[in-house]
Amino acid sequence: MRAYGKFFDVQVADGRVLRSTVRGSLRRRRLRTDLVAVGDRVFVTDVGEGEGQIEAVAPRTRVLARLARLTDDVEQVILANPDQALFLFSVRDPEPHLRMLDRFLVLAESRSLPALIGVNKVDLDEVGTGGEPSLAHRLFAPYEGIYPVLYLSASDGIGLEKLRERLAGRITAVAGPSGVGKSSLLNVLDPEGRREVGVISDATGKGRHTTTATVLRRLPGEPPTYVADTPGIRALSLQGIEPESLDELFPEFRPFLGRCFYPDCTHLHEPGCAVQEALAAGHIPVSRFESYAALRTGSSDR
Ligand SMILES: Nc1nc2c(ncn2[C@@H]2O[C@H](COP(=O)(O)OP(=O)(O)OP(=O)(O)O)[C@@H](O)[C@H]2O)c(=O)[nH]1
Ligand SMILES: [Mg+2]
Ligand SMILES: [Zn+2]
Repeated sequence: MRAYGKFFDVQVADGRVLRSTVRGSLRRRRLRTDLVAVGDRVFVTDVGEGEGQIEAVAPRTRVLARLARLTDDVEQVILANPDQALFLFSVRDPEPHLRMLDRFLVLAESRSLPALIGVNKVDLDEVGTGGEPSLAHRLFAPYEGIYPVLYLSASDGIGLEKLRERLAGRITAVAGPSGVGKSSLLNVLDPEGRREVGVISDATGKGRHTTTATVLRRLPGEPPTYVADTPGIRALSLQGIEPESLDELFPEFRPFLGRCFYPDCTHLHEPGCAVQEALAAGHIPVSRFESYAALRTGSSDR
């Protein structure tokens, strides 16, 4: 449920939580991933006095992970065994960074992890007096045909029923930039479990990092529902994803793939490109294509 350096809180079947360490022989194995991470299913020995020893880690179904260092190919697991990810951004304070959202989505696709998009702080949004769409809708409408998009306000309680429906019975990793309200939202869903909520630093307009470690919590009620609050992410490396496979990681491109004149089409400039045609016909959002092009050409650092 939670990691503190070399200690892990392990919740066992009867609901008790054992503060556990990892068996020495396990620790000697060298892996390209974290040996034990929040979300892992483990075999644990109850050694008494609320303590445990992790004997083995079950194979992971999936992970939400990122590379620890740009030069290294050891992944840092954000959450093991998630059923889905909720990528949370805010209408403002901080402003949504859609390139970053697209990177999150590509990362999720590369791990076959279903993704939801949350747009928090809609209470701060300005709705046009002439009935023009609000900023949130203008920015996120292109995603609505591709992913579920939830418009939320942790402070005003907007969108919470729909969110609860989406979370019910699943294990969800909630990830996003610092200050968008991840912890605030989970506090509203589970007022019993306390989490730190930060204050926006005025100087940068970016949230201050307040959540420092992933914490998995069970929300009240049935079916069993787990959400992981994660620390704010500033930058996300997509290293390890092959440029040639990027097009498949944009779901709205998929109906058009394999239909280009050149079998190895990059969809950037070739004649007879089905993706370009779909873009021109409005079947692919321009901003999404721009994210693809930036990742594909490496102008957006992978
Ligand atoms: N107006 C408004 N403010 C919100 C809302 N949700 C959160 N906030 C504020 O946004 C700030 C940051 O909220 P947090 O919940 O700490 O954000 P976080 O995403 O957990 O940030 P990190 O832990 O740093 O990753 C706090 O000042 C909250 O009170 C909302 O729906 N509307
Ligand atoms: Mg937080
Ligand atoms: Zn093409």
